[in-house]
Amino acid sequence: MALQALIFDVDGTLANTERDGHLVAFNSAFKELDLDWVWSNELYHKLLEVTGGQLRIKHYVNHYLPTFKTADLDAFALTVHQLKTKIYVAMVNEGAIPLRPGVVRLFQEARVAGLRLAIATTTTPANVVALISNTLGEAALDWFEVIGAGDVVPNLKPAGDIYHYVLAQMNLQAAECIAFEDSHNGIVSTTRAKIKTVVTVNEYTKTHDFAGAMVVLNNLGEPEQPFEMIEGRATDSTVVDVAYLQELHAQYC
Ligand code: XBP
Ligand code: MG
Repeated sequence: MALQALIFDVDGTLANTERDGHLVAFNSAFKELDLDWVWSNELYHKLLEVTGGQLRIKHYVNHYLPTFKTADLDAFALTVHQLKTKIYVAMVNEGAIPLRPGVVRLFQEARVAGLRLAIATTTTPANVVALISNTLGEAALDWFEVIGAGDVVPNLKPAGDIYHYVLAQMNLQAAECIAFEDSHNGIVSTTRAKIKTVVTVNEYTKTHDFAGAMVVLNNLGEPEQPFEMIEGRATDSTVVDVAYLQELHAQYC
C-alpha cells in the first residue's frame, strides 16, 4: 500500500506546548480561582501520565489532595478547565509558543508531494485552532483534512480511538499512513490503531518507552540542524522529509 497521509499529534509533537503553555495556563487558572494549588514542572511531568486536562485535574484532586472537598468534582474540573483553556488560547494568540524544528518544512513538503494531512490529539479543539492559526496563519487550518481533537471520541489516548476516528474520516487504512508522536501514551495509541510512527522526543518524554516506533528522534531536523537518531535503523537522511518517510514506509508498513 502506498503512503497517502501523515497524522500528527499536537502537544509535544508540533510544539512544546506543555511546559511553556498548558502548565502556565493551569497555574494561572488556579490562581485566578483563588485555589492555593501550584503545579511545579516536576509534578506536571508526573501528571502528564494522565491525558486530557479535565482528567488531569480530577486525578490531582483524587491523588494529591485527600482533604479537598467539592460537591461535584466533574463540574468543578470543568470550570477550572474552561478557564485554563481561555488562558492557554490567549497565550498562544500572543505568539507564546513556536512550532518545533522541521514541522513547517515537513508540512510544506508533504503538501507539495500530495500527501494528505490530519491531526489526532487529546487536547481541546480550540487549542489546536489557536496553535495552527497563530504559527502558520488561519488559512493553514485547511491544510488538515481532519482535525481529530478532544472528546470527539469516548476514550482519550492511550486508547486508539482518536486514530481510528481519523482513519475512518479519511477513509484510509492504517498502512497508508504514518503518525507523529512524542510520548508513551501517544505511541500506545498509534500502535492500538496499527499506524506506524515517527517519535520526536522532548524534555518530558525522552525517558519514555517507545517500543513499536519506526524511529525515535530528537526532532524532525532542518537542513542546517540535522536530527539525532535515538532509536532506529541507520539512514542517509538527516531530516524527516518525504523521501525518508517513503523509505520508512517501505521498511515498516
Ligand atoms: C495532550 C494532553 C492534553 C494537554 C492539555 O496529549 O494530554 O491534555 O496536556 O490539553 P497528547 P487540554 O499530546 O498525547 O494528545 O487541557 O485541552 O486537555
Ligand atoms: Mg503529545
